[in-house]
Amino acid sequence: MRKSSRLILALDETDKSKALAIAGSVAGLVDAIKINWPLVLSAGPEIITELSKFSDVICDFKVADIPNTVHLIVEGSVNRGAAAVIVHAFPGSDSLEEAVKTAGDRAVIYAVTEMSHPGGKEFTAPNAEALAQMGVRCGVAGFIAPATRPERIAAIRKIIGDREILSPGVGAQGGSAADAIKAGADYVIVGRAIYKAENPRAVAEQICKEIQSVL
Ligand code: NUP
Repeated sequence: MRKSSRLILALDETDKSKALAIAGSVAGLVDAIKINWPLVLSAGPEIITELSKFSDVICDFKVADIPNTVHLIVEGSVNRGAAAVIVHAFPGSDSLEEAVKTAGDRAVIYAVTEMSHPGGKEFTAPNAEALAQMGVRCGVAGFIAPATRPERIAAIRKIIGDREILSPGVGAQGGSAADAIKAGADYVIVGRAIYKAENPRAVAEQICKEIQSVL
């Protein structure tokens, strides 16, 4: 994945034509577009291929399943053009290893350690370090760590060396892009603050400037 603006758009807009228009307006500015179930359920899985014409596409399917099902989901995503797939780390090493093996050299796997919302402190945060250690052993390319708690990004960074950190929770969830990058994130993931804005491109440019100011 390109590492230029370090901004990833979370395109959870469920109106397909609006989603494509927003993707077109920020193409070239964002390093990737992350999609999740809301857009796939409204626009169909073909949206992965359509968006891959604009940018690298990360399928944030938070896969949490037995290895065979993980294999089928990662394979289906990569075959449609995904450059990366996000899986949960908690199902364990056999599931993570299957994800990494299935992606091979066609795509990369990112694992969720600790989630950014308040509930993420209940079960994911107390286990995040152990999940990150397992992810490193299984060969994932990087981890999802919360911009809402930058000190937790720093804690995960200590464990994973130079593997990547993608950090959601900027804007609508209260986190700051600059703080996340300063804490050690490689990329920030921003959804509503961009796709719900009157001028998504202008907001994305502003966030890119904020990121550049702390690099
Ligand atoms: O811990 C996580 N928090 C989170 O918000 C892991 C995620 N993958 N996400 C996703 O990032 C979430 O599902 C959404 O697609 C995006 C954040 O969107 P927003 O809060 O910026 O609108």
